[in-house]
Amino acid sequence: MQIIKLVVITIILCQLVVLFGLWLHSNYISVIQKMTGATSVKSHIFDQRFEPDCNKPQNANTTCCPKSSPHLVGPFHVEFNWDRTMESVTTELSSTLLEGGRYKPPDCISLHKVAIIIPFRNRHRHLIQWLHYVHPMLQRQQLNYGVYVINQDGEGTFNRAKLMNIGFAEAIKDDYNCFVFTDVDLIPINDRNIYGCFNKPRHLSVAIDKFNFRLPYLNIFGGAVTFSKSQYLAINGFPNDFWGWGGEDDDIYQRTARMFLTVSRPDMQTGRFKMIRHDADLHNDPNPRRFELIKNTHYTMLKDGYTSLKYNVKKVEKDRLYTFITVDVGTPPLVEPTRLQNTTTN
Ligand code: BGN
Repeated sequence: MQIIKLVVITIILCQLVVLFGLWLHSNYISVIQKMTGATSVKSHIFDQRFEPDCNKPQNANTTCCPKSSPHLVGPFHVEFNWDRTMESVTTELSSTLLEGGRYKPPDCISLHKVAIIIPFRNRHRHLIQWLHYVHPMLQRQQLNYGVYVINQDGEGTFNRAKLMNIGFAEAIKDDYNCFVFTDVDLIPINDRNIYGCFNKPRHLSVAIDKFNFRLPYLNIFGGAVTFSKSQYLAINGFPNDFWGWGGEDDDIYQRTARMFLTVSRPDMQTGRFKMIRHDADLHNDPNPRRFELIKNTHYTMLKDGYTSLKYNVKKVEKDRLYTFITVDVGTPPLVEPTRLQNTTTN
């Protein structure tokens, strides 16, 4: 009798916990807003579906490009040739592009209007290879796109995620509905991996040669990812306070998981990439705070992100192959004196 009572009470308690969990999840935004005082996250969470541009009424008389482009070839050969120069790649590609690295398919309205955002500093050699291979691929995919290189000014600590937010903030002025965020050293080797948007945020670089064409861990979300405008706004963009290498992509995974529960991915053949091997960058040492930061993403994501972004544009250069935006991202916050004392005494 006692045992039955115990079982019944346990079942009821479990149900209450589950119900509380469900309630918490459904009220997640308002609960966190109350806790943090953040009021700026809008209702984009309810608008997650990706709506192709060519469905808009003003485009009713023109043909949408087909779902699958007839120009795709599947796997293609990629070999890094260090004799290539920016001039040679410009000569090769300029007739296909408009100023600022923009392209539209000539014969149909693209399903995707995509801003490609590349966080950058001192990697011109890699950019040459990227432009040589990725521009033609994006054109085979029949995308309406523009390439935005976001160059961190000065020699301070690198801030990849903040550069992504700045890329979004600058590119949105040109009215994109889809955003690809990619490292400059990642070259896709299968053009069926569409650099466009889907009903969920998408991880494109799932099979990189550096990781033996496998995911190094299940929740990895670095390298190249895509978000529709509303998906990006729903997660409040990327964090701004990850200074140095590592963890910012895990933070974005957490943000995405909070809002969408899962991400989408191509299969492991389609999602193949070559990574350009290079030495570690200057002023991009592993961020010692990354472990502590990603523990708190669920709490910090509404305070720190696109809605709290602050930066200064130093220069905008419209080249034929890309728009190059040099920005001042500021400096990392000073380490609190108490922590400084602890590190010096240890
Ligand atoms: C992970 C990094 C990612 C990086 C991948 C692949 C961290 C945080 C640890 C809690 N994450 O280890 O940022 O993209 O490796 O290199 O360091």
